Amino acid sequence: MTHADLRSDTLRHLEFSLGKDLPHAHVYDVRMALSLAVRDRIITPWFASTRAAYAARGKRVYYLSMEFLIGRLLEDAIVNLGLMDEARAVCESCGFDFATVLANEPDAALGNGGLGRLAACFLDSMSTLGCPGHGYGIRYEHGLFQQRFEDGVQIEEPEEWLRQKHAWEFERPEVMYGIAFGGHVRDHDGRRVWEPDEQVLAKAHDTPVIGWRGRWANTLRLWGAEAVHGFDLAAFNRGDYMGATAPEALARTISRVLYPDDTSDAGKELRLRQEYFFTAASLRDILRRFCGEHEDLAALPRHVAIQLNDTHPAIAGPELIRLLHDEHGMDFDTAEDTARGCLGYTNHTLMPEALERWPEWLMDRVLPRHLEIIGRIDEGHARAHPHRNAHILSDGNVNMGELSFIMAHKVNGVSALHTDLVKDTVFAELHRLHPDRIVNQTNGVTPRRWIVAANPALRKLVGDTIGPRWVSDLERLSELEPHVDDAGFMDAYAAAKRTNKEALARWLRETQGVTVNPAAMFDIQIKRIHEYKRQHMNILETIALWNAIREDPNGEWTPRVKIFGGKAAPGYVLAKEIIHLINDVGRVINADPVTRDWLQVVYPPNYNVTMAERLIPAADLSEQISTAGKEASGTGNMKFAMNGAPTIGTLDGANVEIRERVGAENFFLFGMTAPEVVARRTVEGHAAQAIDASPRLAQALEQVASGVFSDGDTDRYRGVVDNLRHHDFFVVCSDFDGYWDAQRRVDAAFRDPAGWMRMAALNTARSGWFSSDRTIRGYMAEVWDIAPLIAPASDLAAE
Ligand code: F58
Repeated sequence: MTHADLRSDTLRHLEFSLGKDLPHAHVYDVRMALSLAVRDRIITPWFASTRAAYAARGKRVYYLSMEFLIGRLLEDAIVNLGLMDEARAVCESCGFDFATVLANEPDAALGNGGLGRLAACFLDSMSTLGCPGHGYGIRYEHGLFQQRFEDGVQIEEPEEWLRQKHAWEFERPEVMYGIAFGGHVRDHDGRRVWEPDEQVLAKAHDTPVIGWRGRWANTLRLWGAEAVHGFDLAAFNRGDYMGATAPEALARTISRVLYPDDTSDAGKELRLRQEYFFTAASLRDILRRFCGEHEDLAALPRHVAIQLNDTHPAIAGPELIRLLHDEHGMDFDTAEDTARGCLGYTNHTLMPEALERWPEWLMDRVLPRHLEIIGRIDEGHARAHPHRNAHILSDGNVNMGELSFIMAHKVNGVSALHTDLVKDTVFAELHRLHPDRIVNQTNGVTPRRWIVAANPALRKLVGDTIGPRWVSDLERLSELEPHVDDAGFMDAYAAAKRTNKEALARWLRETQGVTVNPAAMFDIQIKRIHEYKRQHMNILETIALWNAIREDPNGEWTPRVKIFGGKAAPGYVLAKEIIHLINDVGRVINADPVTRDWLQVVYPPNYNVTMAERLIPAADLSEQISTAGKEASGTGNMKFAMNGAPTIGTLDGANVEIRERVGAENFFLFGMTAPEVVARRTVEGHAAQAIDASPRLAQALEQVASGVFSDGDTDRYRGVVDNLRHHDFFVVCSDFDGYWDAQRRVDAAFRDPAGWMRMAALNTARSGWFSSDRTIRGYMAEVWDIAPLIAPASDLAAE
């Protein structure tokens, strides 16, 4: 493949697919034409992979997830196909800047945060490893809302990624299933028969997912909802034009929007319908494929591994039993065992409010037959394993966590600490009954997107130093370790970081109108806004630092830019107050001439995958400061570490394993451990005590309360302040001084540039274990029992 080939294919698509002549082409046209030309190059490996999977007659993996936070796809495909130089040359020869062409693609935000992004990294790794499989999800018309700030307040606007044609998907009108809802269950010849009263069509849309070097490609199949009878002609002829389109509009609501969270009651039923809609369509598709190749449904677990990404697709258990038992006539117990043999369940949270529970009356209304089946599973389980407290049905609710656990042959947590806590807390009783079921699979991230694409400066340095094989064998990053004593390498490492920081500074100037000093420490906290993630602790520390600098303007300070990014669920009032506070504090501090050279706060709106790709390579310090025991794993923490940003953090989630691997001396630890947090909460008045003991914290809180950052408005932050003073479930106050001290250790370390860079480089060299390739290998061996269909990349000759 030469540049000339890619160019002529791009021009051909420009002309014949886009109907444009180069002199009249907009950046959109060139981006689409290039995407189509690149997509053409995925087709052959995609077909070859599909054929190989059929020929093997083996097992396939089906990853069921409500969310796939895939971001932009063009650069990813170009990177994986090794077409970077060619694609750049094509754009330039057409008179377009490559980065501008890449930036024209909408960021596909079909997810909220970590869970959705993990699913996207897993797709990349499954294709890279040649693990045959499909991702199954929903083709939301509107992805995660767009965030903007109005006077510092988060405003949500609808996201419109499908306004333009989606370059990567293939619509499959021939793959369409009717998905039923509601109605009744009747006895018919001794059998229970579901007579639903509604139906919606699920239509498939396929996006190929190409792995590293184009050696394998899997499919992401997303379902869109359509009405069975789209248009009511009789209503139209009566002049009822709105009524005529109502059936279509109603059906389409199912795949209309991604839920930003389920904090509000409104729309809960729609969420349940979404979950059933995509799960049922996926299972029908899986069985269709299976029945095309095999006869005996009892063999299903030998050929089908279905992974439930959290409880959102948990209805897969009862639905699979319904299909096998009600529709294919398998006896109930065999159907249940068969379904269990296929299913694995990943837990991503211990937060009680995030564990899904559906009122029985709602389940009965939407999925009456499933409620019966769930009842039977629950009874059977209680009979076989007498217990006190592990029911699926309790207090009028269907507990989706218990259902997932009981219906899965393996249940996994997403970091070592989280898995231990899953065993000890949420599923303690079920773990006692099924001691071999829970396994750990610590999360990982794909180095193709998070180093090769996002950090070209580091990619080049690593490649020049240890050759190309690290990209598919990330533990080879350890070969960098001896080079941290080599001044030439360390100068180049520092230069790469500096290049990224300058690029970020440029972007901040151009898009936010903020000028930052690239020599300052870039201290970054990017993630969803949540009390347990403690962005408010970070901003309180910022206020305390501001006070300290003002008291001693000639002291020995370390220049810092505190960068925040993240969205709050629209219904989460306190999280939105925290956003407002960060913006208000930024406004006041950034205007202070005394501290301006030392401290700045920047909060670019609408944090998404694309922004993460820009921020992470430019980071000096990674903020991972959640209350211990609350962050299941974190994956941003891994991206920062591999891009050479040491962590300031608690012993929470995968931070624990990051610290073990990069070395305690290259990690700024503070805060209580998970058991200490639990103990601390039992101390009456723990927050007030901590505030009394910390004049810095007391002052910062008082400034917030008295309106220093809100033009004298003493009401604006009452929610945050009262919560911290009187309740403080997430022990911000008790951890504050430890955090402050750790930040001062960070300051001191940063004042020694060579020492700091060494620490950063060791973070890169020692974070190879956090590749999602390692995670997927773990799932393949311990959960899915499946072998790859291509040779390991480590067996290939290096180029
Ligand atoms: C995240 N969960 C965990 N949930 O918080 C994080 O620690 C972990 O690294 C990540 O999963 C991957 O394992 C998460 O992102 C959600 O976004 C939910 C989606 C559905 C609504 C409620 C939030």
